[in-house]
Amino acid sequence: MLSHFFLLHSSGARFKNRGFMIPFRIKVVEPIRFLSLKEREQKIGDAGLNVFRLKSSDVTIDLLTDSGTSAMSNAQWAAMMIGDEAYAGSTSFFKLEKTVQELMGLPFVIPTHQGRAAEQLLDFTLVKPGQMVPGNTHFDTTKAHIEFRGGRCVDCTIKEGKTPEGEHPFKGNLDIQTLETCLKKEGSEKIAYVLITMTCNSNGGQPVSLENIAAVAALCKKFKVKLFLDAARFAENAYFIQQREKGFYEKSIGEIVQRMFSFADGCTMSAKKDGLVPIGGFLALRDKILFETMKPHDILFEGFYTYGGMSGMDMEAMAQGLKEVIQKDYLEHRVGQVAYLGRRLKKGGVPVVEPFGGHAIFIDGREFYKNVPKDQFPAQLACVEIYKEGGVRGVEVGACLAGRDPDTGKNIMPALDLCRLAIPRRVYTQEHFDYVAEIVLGAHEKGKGRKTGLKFDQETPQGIRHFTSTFKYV
Ligand code: PM9
Repeated sequence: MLSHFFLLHSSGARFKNRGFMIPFRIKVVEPIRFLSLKEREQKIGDAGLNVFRLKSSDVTIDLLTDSGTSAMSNAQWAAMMIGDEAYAGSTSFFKLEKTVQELMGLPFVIPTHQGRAAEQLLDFTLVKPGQMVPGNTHFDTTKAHIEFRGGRCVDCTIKEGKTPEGEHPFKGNLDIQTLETCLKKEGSEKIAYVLITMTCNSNGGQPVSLENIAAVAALCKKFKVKLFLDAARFAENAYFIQQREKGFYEKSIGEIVQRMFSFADGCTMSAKKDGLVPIGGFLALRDKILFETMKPHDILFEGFYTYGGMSGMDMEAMAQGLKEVIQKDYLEHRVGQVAYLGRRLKKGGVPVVEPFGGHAIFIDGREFYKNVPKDQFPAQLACVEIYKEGGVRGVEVGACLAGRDPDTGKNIMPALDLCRLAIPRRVYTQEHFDYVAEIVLGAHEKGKGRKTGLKFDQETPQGIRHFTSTFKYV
């Protein structure tokens, strides 16, 4: 199954040996700034060796995130001009609502300003202190919101999803046995809901199969618990299902998306990813009572329930983006572009998570710096050194991001310590990735004898520490 996928991608759908032709023309350009090595060393030092604290104008190729960094299409810009800015009952909201209903088959839509606001709304309503939310490696904001409500996350990702090697086609899958044991042990009163993140950002942008979604849904039904999807990268997930799962090659992305959501009670969505917009999100639900319960909370924290923190223009752009993101040529190019960078790095000997994910290439920090101790943040060090080498900004998804156990206060040591190079949608070209590959290979070569890493200078005491903490070299 997987070899078929790689065959398709390594030969390219349009060019033999050259990957994919970009399915768009570029109309607006943004200049890129190059700093000298001395300047970059100064900037990252001033930022406390934390790439989140850099100014974007000091970054040459910005792969910090694929969130809110997409280039919008001419159709999206045109749609923004007809944004209806009415406080209540905006026409743009009804357009967005209809798009979500048709795409995902979920009837009730609550707009929010971004994904974490949808998470906040969901967890405020569903999570009680002491309850569990089992899922496949929860994203950091997701986990933080659940814990903020006094809940706890249970990671049920399959064991193959916790190693950087191996060709498993759906490393985002949940281990059905582990989930069943958890549901049995806790009982339905102690389970707030089950969450599937697709693709699974924290373990390498790895997809979840339809077979697995169906099996999780069956268990949820059996134990009478709700199933939610974190849909931030739903289209990329659907593309992987089409390419890798038996019986779906002939199905359209739209049909696969319908099937994925048909199993769920609802979803949270960060439209900054597969909505192809700089800002926006929503919560979509199947249950009217739950919808009515959440509406007042949306009004209190986000805005009236027909805009939820977005402008009419934002909602127009999102409605259009949700249509563009399921186009096959777009997804083929998108996922192919990520794989192109992955192949270049792998060929140069850089240890990367495989199979390549949908939105990013993840470098295995512990292999990149073989001799740097695990508790000296090798992946964070890789981010710093890659920036120094050529102004390329990635981000750590590892021991720093994992934070501390909320009960014991001890540092969590995650299965994977990764430096993520996230690819903004429709922004960079193959030449940019050739540059990135050269820089990463250079940093890798220079770091080969390295034995020490980083320690905290000032650790942000609570919450999501990786955004703001500062570091020192050991
Ligand atoms: N993800 C990312 O870079 C942006 C924040 S951290 C730099 O990967 C999932 C799977 C996400 C996600 C954000 C959110 C939150 C929820 N689920 O950023 O609030 O990857 O729109 O979404 C980021 P918002």
